[in-house]
Amino acid sequence: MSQKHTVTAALPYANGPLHLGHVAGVYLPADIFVRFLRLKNEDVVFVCGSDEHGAAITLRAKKEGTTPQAIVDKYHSLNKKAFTEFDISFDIYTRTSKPIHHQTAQDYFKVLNDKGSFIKKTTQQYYDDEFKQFLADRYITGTCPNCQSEGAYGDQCEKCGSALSPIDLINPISTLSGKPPILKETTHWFLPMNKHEQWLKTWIKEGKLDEHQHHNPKEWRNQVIGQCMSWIDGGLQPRAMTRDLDWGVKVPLEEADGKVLYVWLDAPIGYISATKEWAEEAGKNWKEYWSGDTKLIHFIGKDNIVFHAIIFPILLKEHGGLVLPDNVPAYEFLNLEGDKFSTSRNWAVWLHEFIEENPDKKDELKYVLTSIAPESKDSEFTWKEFQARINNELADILGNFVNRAIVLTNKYFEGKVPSKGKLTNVDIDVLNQLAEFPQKIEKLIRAYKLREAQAEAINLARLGNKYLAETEPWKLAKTDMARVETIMNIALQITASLTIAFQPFLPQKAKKIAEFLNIELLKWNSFGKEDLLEVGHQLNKPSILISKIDDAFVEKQIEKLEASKIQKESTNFPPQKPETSFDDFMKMDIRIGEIVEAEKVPKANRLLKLLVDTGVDKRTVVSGIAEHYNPEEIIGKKVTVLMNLAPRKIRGVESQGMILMAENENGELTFVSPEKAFKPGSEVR
Ligand code: B3M
Ligand code: ZN
Repeated sequence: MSQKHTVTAALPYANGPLHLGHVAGVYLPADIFVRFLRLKNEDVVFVCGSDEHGAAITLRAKKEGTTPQAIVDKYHSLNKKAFTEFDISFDIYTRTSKPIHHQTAQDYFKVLNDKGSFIKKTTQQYYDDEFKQFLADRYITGTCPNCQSEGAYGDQCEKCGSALSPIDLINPISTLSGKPPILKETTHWFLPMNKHEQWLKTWIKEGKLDEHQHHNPKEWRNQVIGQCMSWIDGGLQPRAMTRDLDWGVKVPLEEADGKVLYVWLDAPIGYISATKEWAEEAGKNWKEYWSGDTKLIHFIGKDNIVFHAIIFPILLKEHGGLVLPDNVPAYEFLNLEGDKFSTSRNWAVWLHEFIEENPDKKDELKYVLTSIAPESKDSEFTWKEFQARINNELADILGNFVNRAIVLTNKYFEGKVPSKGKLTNVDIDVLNQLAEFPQKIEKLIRAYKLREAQAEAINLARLGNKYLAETEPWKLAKTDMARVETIMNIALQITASLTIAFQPFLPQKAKKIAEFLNIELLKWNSFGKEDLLEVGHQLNKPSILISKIDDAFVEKQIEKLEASKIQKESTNFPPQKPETSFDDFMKMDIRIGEIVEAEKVPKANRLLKLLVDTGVDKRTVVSGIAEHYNPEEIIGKKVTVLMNLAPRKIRGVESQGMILMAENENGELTFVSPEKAFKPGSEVR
């Protein structure tokens, strides 16, 4: 069986649009790598798709006041379309909600379960008693035990960056009910990662697993090896591979009713399901792309290293008969104009928006993103640099050379490729240099150094420019036409090689240059040759290859960014809730009441116990307003009371109703009070 490559790009969560950070650090490099392999005639499959499970999705649905299904449908089609339009050349872009994926993931789980790869354990986990639901890590917030800041999540504090477990949080609160969760017993299937430390160490550091499985650890990025080692040296812990949730792939065991697979178990298996789906369509055997001599390569962001270089390899090895990754080229983060990309703050350049507004600048964007790709450290995108890179490099070097080579040939030889005469030292030198480019670029691409590889492609155009500047054919045209013929022949052969050099990076521009030259796109084995264009071959008239970016464009983009940020700040309120019926609304009995007594609830910072005159009775209501009002200052206040809310016990006190409050964008609360002195009991409708 011939050597194969299976290249994966992280499955983006279908919970939001893609921004330039995602593109620069995963999808574009993966696409360049794959396009290169295809140019080499290698057998490669490039798979990706939407990750549609996990709390990332259900939380987003809650935030937008809609269902998880509506969320994944919306963002799957948005992102799929953006990838297509940006010309990311996946062989398949699927989604994890497909039946073939559910089936594949369940079968995989069963194989491992039958082999005894999991440990079944009953533990105490947080549960929201009001919503009757166990809480995923992201559904619990509280005070960070490390930096004491509020609003840390059950899996991580975003202020200080420390990884947490829900149990660590001080004063945990369920984001569903806003109340402290309770601990409740539940059973889950754990992957005992601790048992795998030994072989993982040897495999990652030395690249050896057995006679079939090896890679060259020198090819792995330092950051990837470093992160893995610090995880392993810190001691791997058993990790639950199942969750109590109703959104995801059902655990295929009768005893596991109401449980789904952990999203980080099902998502990487998504790479296998995607390969299966593609193979069925393409008439191939998926297994050949996951076994034998295949090189499996995962393009990911650095926050996904542990899942691809530790957890998934454990799962692959436990399954058996499948290859482990040959490399996990992980990217650092891209920043934007001096700040982190942030969806919640709307500080982003969205891929679909860029494409819509600049359909003629896709390759220009690719060029800039590869030039600044965060391969070894975080890097930054600015619109100023976008302009400078396109104007000073792409237009002035590549655009200028291609244009000169073709325009001069049209001018002197009616667009026909002239013949090469006797070569001078300058000619021989430039042809020798040309011949070295294919190897140089190939070596860099295979080492995942795509920034440098693209810079070398530009260097080839630079070489062409230098050659024309030195030989000055426009001067010789008056005296030595034979010499001009040779020079233009060589300049055109370099141009032909440029169509190959740029195919992985800027496929549209490569195609355009090939159109100017009136040739088909060539494969990598033609690259660097000095006779790609036959003498007498007729060229086409060129058009503009690269348009320059003016200052007005840059200013407009920066203004747009600033404006979206300001708009976001002024509308930082939860989105509108789904429609409700008039009848449902009329079921609520809401009235004006008057607070007659108020006191703190012992040992509860946020709660006040109120006695409220409702016009029909005096009743006790517990209200979470202690951080906003002192008991003394609210006696006699007219407020709005929801009367027929089912009574609830809060910290041992029965609350018979709810005081309605308004909340502003900073989380401050205020009573909703009648503007005229209406009596308690007056109805609110
Ligand atoms: N959806 C996380 C992310 O988008 C996750 C990747 C899955 S790859 C199998 O960062
Ligand atoms: Zn913290």
